Amino acid sequence: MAEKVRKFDPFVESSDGWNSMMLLYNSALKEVGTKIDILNEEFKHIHRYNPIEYVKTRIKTPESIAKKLKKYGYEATQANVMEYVNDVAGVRIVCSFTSDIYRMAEMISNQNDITVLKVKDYIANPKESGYKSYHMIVSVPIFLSDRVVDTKVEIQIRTIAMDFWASLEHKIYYKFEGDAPDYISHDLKECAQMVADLDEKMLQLNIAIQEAKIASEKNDSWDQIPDSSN
Ligand code: 0O2
Repeated sequence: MAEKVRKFDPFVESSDGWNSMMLLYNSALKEVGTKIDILNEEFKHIHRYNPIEYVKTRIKTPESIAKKLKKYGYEATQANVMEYVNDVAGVRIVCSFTSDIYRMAEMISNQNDITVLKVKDYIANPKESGYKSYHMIVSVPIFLSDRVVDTKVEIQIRTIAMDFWASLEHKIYYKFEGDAPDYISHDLKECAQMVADLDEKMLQLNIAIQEAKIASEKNDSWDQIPDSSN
């Protein structure tokens, strides 16, 4: 029977090998996704608010993987994908506040079976364009029937405001093929500053809300009620 052919196939090897590789990346996404869910629930339980607004996962397309390998100067082989492409499996965690980003990153790094291979802190060091996000390349063990394969996942953590900015910038980048007119790049940079200011303001407001909550809970406690027997 003829082998099922994928729509686009820049990779010369068998589709069986390709499917096995994708099984690993899909499993890694599930593993990391579950970990994030658990951490989010625990955080909600302890701090009484939900640090994660939403989580998105994606598997890079074969076209995009091949493009990245070409950019790095490697042949489009499955071995090169595993070795050199860090973001075949991607998880984006969108948080409410900047402080949650670092807390999430720390909680993820503290998981025993996760190895952090690389960190890029584009929040502390934004890109020239104004791009902000916290990136981690981690590896997670995938337990197959006969072996364990450490598989890479890229985790991007950012606030809703940073995500809004990045998604617009991404559209502009593609629209102008990386060569946007100066006034657009300039306006985008200005928006990046507004995003940073908004994030800071929202963080301060949240701190004030949390403090007010704690104060009102203290006032409601039994310790605060004067002893009527005296
Ligand atoms: P796509 O289509 O989103 O997947 P590395 O090999 O990891 O060192 P890489 O992949 O360039 O090199 O790492 P980096 O800088 O951490 O970027 C990884 C991803 O972050 C990109 O993936 C984008 O998703 C996002 N990103 C990075 N820089 C920018 C930026 O300036 N603007 C926006 N909107 N997103 C950015 P891809 O593969 O480029 O694209």
